[in-house]
Amino acid sequence: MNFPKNFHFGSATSAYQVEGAVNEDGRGPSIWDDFCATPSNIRDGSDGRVACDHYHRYGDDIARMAEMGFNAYRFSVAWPRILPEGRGRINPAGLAFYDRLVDGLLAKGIAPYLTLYHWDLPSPLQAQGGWGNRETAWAFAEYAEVIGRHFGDRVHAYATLNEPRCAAFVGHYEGRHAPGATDLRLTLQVAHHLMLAHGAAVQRLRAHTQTAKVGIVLDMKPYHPANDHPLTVRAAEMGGGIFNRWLLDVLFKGHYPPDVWEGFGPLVPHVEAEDYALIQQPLDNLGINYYTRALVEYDPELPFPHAREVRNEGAIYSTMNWEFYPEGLEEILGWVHRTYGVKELYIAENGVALADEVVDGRVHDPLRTQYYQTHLAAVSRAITQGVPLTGYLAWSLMDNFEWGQGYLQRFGLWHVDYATQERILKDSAHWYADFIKNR
Ligand code: IFM
Repeated sequence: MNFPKNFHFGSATSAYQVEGAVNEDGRGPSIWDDFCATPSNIRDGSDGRVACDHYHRYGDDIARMAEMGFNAYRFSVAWPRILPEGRGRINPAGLAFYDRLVDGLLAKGIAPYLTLYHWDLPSPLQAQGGWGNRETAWAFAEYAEVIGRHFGDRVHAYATLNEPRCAAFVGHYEGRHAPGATDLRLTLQVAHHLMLAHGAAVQRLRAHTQTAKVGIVLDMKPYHPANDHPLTVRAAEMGGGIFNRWLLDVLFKGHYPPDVWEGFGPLVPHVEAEDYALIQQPLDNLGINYYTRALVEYDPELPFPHAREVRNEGAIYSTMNWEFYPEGLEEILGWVHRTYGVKELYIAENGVALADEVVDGRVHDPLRTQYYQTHLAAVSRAITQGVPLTGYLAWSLMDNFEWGQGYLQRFGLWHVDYATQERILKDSAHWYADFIKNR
């Protein structure tokens, strides 16, 4: 495989999924604490109160990452640890935790990739309308200012938002994530406010950094028609238009894609004249989260884009019901590079949930190793074709709280026994460590 010398290899997590310690050191509540308080919102009725206890075990976790040969680690900062009310009062103990984490990583030669927002909006801001309220974008910029001023260039890369598409659509249209709304008009307004928040935060981060890279992380998947009927082809084009182009276009071209805008009809967001310029900030990099593709058929019963996902019989599926489709990663990388001309790309998440079992203290997960091998090969091919890739971060470092699925999905390189918090390196983790070391 072909990877440049200084390429970053590591893994990723997010605050609410791994930290636990939700009531410690002055952290305020977030929409995920609130969402989990209704047990039926989460498949196993669980929550992130303890999760992987990374808040206390981060030191050992960093040591284990270093043993695996990682030179990068992506984590997110919990906004309610820093600003418990969402705005205003800063909580020094919150900053101190991330100081310990960042300094611990740097001491081991592991580049910190810091994400500002991985879905844990402070509850007091939700009480004022959450992301449906334009003010939340300015609150986010203030938070970005606090983080940028404090961490500056100690961090290798900042991402403003993780998967704003998911925060908007899954949280406000599908209702499967916090805050659990089901309103498409609200969803599109939320997505627009997230974009404003991103643009304003980039400006604030720039004011305090010189070498640190500033960007955003988006989830993407190719949409493929399951047959060649023109209506199916169009459904796939529009499905991908919503999933991929809606935010990429506004971020990098300064407008929403006209075909999808037309498809949404009267539901399109309210946009102020100056918004597009604020959103279209020059970025140093773009993180891509890739898991699978969508294979779709036209279904007139469904609302726009009339796309129903169907199964690819014979393919391998994860326990999330996501198809193994490594070719899609190469496709997405090439397409983003050709269409948007981003300076640098990196894989901010890639991985697979499987039904792992511990047998005699080991986890044999050959399918996960196969997933990583084939996806790393796709990244390598993209590099050979000239895509400017700088890193690969596996999702996830360890099994963790998988949002609406609770602890039922295991995405980790490390198995976590939630009763004892024991971490076991799965066979795929040993493979990944050897792969990194043998390069
Ligand atoms: O666990 C999530 C993560 O928080 C965001 N990207 C997708 C992962 C798997 O669902």
